[in-house]
Parts: sequence; structure tokens; C-alpha cells
Amino acid sequence: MTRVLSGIQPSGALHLGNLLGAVRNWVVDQHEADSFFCVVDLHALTSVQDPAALRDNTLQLAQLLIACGLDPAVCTLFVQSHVRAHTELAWLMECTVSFGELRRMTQFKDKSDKAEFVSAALFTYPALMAADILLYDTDRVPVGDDQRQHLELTRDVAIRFNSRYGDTFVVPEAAIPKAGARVMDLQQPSNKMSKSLDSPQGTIGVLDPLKDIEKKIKRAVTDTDGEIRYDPATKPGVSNLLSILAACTGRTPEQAAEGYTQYGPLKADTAAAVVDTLTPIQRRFEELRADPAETARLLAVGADKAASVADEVLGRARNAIGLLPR
Ligand code: ATP
Ligand code: LTN
Repeated sequence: MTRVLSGIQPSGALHLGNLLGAVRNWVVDQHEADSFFCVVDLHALTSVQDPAALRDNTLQLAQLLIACGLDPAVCTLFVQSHVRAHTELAWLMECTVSFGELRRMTQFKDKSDKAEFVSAALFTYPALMAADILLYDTDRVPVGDDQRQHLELTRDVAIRFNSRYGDTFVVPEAAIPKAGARVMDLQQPSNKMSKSLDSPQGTIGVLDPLKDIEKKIKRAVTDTDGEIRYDPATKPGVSNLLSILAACTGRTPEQAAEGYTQYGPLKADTAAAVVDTLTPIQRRFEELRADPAETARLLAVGADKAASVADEVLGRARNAIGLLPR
């Protein structure tokens, strides 16, 4: 059976980009593949976090993933730091990736330009991500378009390790969705919608009040030529609305554009489609929130299942690289 793994950081509120670019596809994957999904709390530590907020965000994100449709009885849902093998394999990955490769990562450039404190871990972050993926003999990694470069690096590192030390890791492939792979900020449509870009009016939180979501979409930046067509290069704002509408209604952006001649109705229908998508998620989240102990129990079961796979692969890697067995 195909093995799938993906991860998401508890670094802020889940937004529509995370949902359409990643999480929604995980919900489908869990029924078709042996699937592992982790809340990557160690990755969130690459920027300074308030400890209490990190704990709350980690639990809340797990609940939100369940509310979005991940079923812990079907997939393996766990917290990255609960499986010690991730940090251990990350060291072996740091020893396999080159400084030059890490320096070419555009996410590092973007994030380090904006950060006040640039941790060493922000730079080596892709080594930990490679460990997350390679620990599970992963075939497919469903992610948004922004993770393409990290996935390429993971493949290169796996291939290099295998050729230096013998066949150890499965070489994974990225799975990037056709619609929703790159949801843009509503106010600055040349930037991707992001947890860490400080743009509350441009970001649709999955838990935002529905009235606020309607307002944000009505105020989304468009352009002045009044034409409705999908053309991200010259019409980024309108194209972003079409992508969102398409992803929420199971069509292509070109199909979604058909029949519209004015921005008003396009915005109204996009808002309605987003509200329809988020309403059941918000309802289910409220129920789950009432029982944090149950979520913690589910995550412990997930961590045990994950560790049993990860420990085996880590053992293989330790052995291949020449660490003395104890
Ligand atoms: P940050 O902005 O802090 O880097 P993020 O919003 O990019 O965070 P992550 O936890 O890094 O969120 O990503 C989780 C998943 O969501 C990844 O698969 C990523 O590719 C996807 N994703 C993030 N932003 C978008 C977006 N704007 N459009 C589509 N997919 C996205
Ligand atoms: N780097 C990713 C989050 C992430 C991830 C992973 C995604 C960490 N580990 C493993 C897929 C597989 C991000 O910033 N979105």
C-alpha cells in the first residue's frame, strides 16, 4: 500500500490556504493510502514561541485537523516531538545535506529577511523535514506549492544517503493539488496567504467568524479592468478569488470563471462557497474542544503507532551510517 506523510506547523491559526492546499487532500488520502500526519511542533520552534501558546496551538491544531475530517481511527495522527526518532534522524540528515543546498532554500531567505532573531534551526529546518518524511518509508507527500523546493531537497538527500551507505530510504514524491495549491493573500495577492505574514484582512482563518469572512472577501483587492478571467500574472486578485471558488466547488478556475461579468457576484459566490466549506468544520471543532483529554489520548495512540514505524527505519539508518549498536 502507498505510504503518505505530511506535516503542518502549530505556528498560528489554520487558514484557507492550509485547508485547500494541504489538509483537504489529506482527508481524501487517508482512505486511499497508509497515511501519517503530524503536527510539527519542533518546526514551529524555529521562530520564538510563547511556551503556553505553543502547547495550546499544538492541541488545538490537532483538534482542528480532526474537525476538517482526519479520522485517527483511519490515519496515524501524531505530534512530531512525541516521536524521538525525528530529532535523531534530523542530525543524520544535517550531516548529509550540504550548506550550499540549505542556502539555496527560498523559504529561508523569505523568513530570515523578516525575522528579528534568525535561529540556526531556521536554516537547518529542511533537514528535520527530510527526517519527518524519510522515517516512514514515505512514497507521497501531499503539500502546497510552496513546499516543492523542500521536497526536491529531501529526494536529493535520500538519494545521496542511499548511494553513500547503501539502500536505506524510500525516495518520496511531492503531491501538489491542481486547485488551491497556492492561495494568495486577499489584500496583497502577490504574497501567499500565510500564518506568519501579518495581514489579518488578507487571511481567512478557518475559525474566523463567518460574517468576517464575508467582509474580507467583499473587500478583497481586484483590479480596474472589470473583466473576469483566470490569469494569475496580470490579474492576481481576481484569479485568486477564482482559485478559491474553484477549490471550494470542485472545478477548475477557468470553469469557475464562466458566466461572470462583474466582480460583485463573483465575490458573493466565493464568500458563500467558503462559508459552506467552513461551517461544518467550525461546528465539529466546537464539539472536540469540549474534551481535550480525548484528543490527548488519540495523539498518544498515534505517537505509539508512528514510533513503531519510525524506530525501525531509524535503526536501519543508524546501522547503514556506521553507528555502533548498543
Ligand atoms: P507559515 O506562513 O508560518 O510558513 P504556513 O501557513 O505556510 O505557515 P505550514 O504549516 O508551513 O503553514 O504549511 C502547512 C501546509 O499548508 C503545507 O503543505 C503548505 O504547503 C500548505 N500551505 C501553506 N500556505 C498555503 C497557501 N497559501 N496556499 C496553499 N497551500 C498552503
Ligand atoms: N515545512 C513544512 C511543514 C512540514 C512538512 C513536513 C510537510 C514539516 N515537516 C513533512 C510535509 C512533510 C511547511 O512549512 N509547510
